[in-house]
Amino acid sequence: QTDYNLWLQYDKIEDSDLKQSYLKSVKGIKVLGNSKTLEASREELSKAYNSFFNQELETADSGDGLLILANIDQLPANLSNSVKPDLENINSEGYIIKSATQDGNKTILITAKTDIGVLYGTFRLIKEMQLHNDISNLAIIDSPKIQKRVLNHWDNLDRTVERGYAGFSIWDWHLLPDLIKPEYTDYARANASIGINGTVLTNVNANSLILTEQYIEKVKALAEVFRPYGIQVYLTARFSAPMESGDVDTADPLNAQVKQWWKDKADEIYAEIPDFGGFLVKANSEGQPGPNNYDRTHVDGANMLAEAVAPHDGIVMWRAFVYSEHDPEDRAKQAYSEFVPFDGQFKKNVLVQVKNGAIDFQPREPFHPIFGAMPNTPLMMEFQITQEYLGFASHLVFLPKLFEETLDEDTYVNGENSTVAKVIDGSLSNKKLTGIAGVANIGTAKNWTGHPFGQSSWYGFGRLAWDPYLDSERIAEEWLKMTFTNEEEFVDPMTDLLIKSREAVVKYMTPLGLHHIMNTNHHYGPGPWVSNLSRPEWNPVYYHKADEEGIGFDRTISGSDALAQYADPIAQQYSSPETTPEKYLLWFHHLPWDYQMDNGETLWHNLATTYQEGVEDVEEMVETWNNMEEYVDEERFKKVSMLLQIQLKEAKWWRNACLSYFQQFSDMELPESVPQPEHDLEYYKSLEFPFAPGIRPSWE
Ligand code: BDP
Repeated sequence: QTDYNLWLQYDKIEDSDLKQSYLKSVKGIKVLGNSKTLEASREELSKAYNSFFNQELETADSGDGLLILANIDQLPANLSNSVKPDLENINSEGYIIKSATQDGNKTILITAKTDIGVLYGTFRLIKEMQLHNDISNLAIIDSPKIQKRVLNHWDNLDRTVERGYAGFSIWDWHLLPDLIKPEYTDYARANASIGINGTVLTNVNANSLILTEQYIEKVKALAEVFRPYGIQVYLTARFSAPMESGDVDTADPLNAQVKQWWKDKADEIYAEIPDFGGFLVKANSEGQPGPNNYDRTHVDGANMLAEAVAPHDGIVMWRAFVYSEHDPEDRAKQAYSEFVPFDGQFKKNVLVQVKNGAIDFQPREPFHPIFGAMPNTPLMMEFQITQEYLGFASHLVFLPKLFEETLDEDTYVNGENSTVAKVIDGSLSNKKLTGIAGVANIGTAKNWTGHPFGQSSWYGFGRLAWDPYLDSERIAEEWLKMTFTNEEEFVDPMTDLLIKSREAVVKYMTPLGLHHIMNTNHHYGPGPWVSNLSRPEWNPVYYHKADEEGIGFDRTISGSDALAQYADPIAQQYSSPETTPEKYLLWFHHLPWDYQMDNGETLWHNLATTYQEGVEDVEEMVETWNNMEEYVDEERFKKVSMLLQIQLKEAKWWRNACLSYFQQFSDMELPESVPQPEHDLEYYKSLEFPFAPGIRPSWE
């Protein structure tokens, strides 16, 4: 095993009964039709077969144990008739896997409406074997529920990665298009295996060079590697690109020359990359140029670009991550205030891409109030797989648990059970165009993600993008089996560890609804004291508002009233601290230190004990992992052991620093169960990390 192989380890099947039954079910392969995608399917199966059984998968034409791979159009009538009713139940990327008996011979058929569907079905059959499931009588039908399942790489052209903690960018721009690395194919295989069908290659803080002829050639080379795997390439469009090109002296979206420039640019790209996906745009956000620079709106900007790509079936993913320095009241309200009035005004090939929460990828945030509030606009979910605010690639945090929490939340906009998942998959208001994005945690690290367990969040993102109703526990379990071993003694305790890891990070960083108290621009470690950044809403003190009176952000009617952006019964239920879930308490309320919590203790007491619980959770993770030595190769075992020690040290650091800081206001003793911090507050404040990874150099 090597962790370069991710969840596609294809471990040898040792159990001889299982091996015999698999070898009986699959003796030979027959691929009908001809395409690079079908070729990739066959290759993947051969690779897996070889690795499972140390045996070649032979091509065959008939006989017992035949595995048939074909797009429905290539199937002979008797076979296509046998799956006709199932065909109605899959979409263009879905697949059917069916066991059948013909003339006394048992066969397995993998078919779909497209070759890509066949590839997805192939990965599914392989997975069934990775999970040691019975394949002697298969009847599997599956289709993705969301259309655009996309990774967002915040990769710069100089190969640094904004908020990237796994080395440099895997895109070797300098040597492209001539050097095609094997990693590009393995990246595509891994993504196709979980159904990801798009990748935005470049940072949202965009560089217009990517749109020049020289770079389009390079992008084309990547697109060609990805195409057989069903992965479309997208780019970020810097709004001022027409000016930077030197061709036009404005980027005003209503200017005829500007419109023409983008049309020509789209034509130029599509001439090289006919299946180019479209553009992702960060406009008028954190210093990026945009339509507001010309007194135009986000609608003007997005629609202008949408028109340019529409003739080629391209889309525009227009981000709603905006907040202005001129509105000091509450950053959490701004995206909603700015975007909701535009509902229904975007062209039909525009998706508005919204982060899961209204602030910024915190360990926990309530769902973004835009979800549900723009019924006439396709909304795309943006999750962050890279752990910008969750301990970088040094902390073990299984993020699908966080993603699931957001997807499952009820917006109540159309009554009960109007979940965020239903907004995203379009079912709540009958949307055709649907999408979900994950900010990638991938880099040049030998194992792709730095932390070996970072792979699980990439995997789980893909699984939830395919089906946003999946249970994260199931995802954890299958990832562990495919990546490490099927041994129950490993899988059970480790599933438990993964599932609890998300709550642990919330407890030791931002318990009870606290948020954005990470240190300055790198967001590494605690910094609740920071108050000197140029924009008020970049400072932790803006978010926790701790003083002698209490702590928390009042977002009720007596405060910023951000709560009014949610539908009832949420707006009503959360208006009082007594009926607000404790996990969101300080997100919505500013409360005195001696406020009485549900368990009868004071707020200060619970804040302190929750920090301590977070530390204890990590201690438990260390202990669980220590028992796993016999199931894991030495390299990964040691690496994870050391990383967990770092996580434990840093969990204590978070607890100590935050409690020392807040204690000066609460002026209350720490509960007995919580150890006294080892250092004084000045020490924690003095720690500096000038070379923390992942920062944008020009951040301030
Ligand atoms: C923030 C990051 C910043 C990104 C920005 C964004 O700190 O690096 O550019 O989000 O999403 O979380 O645009």
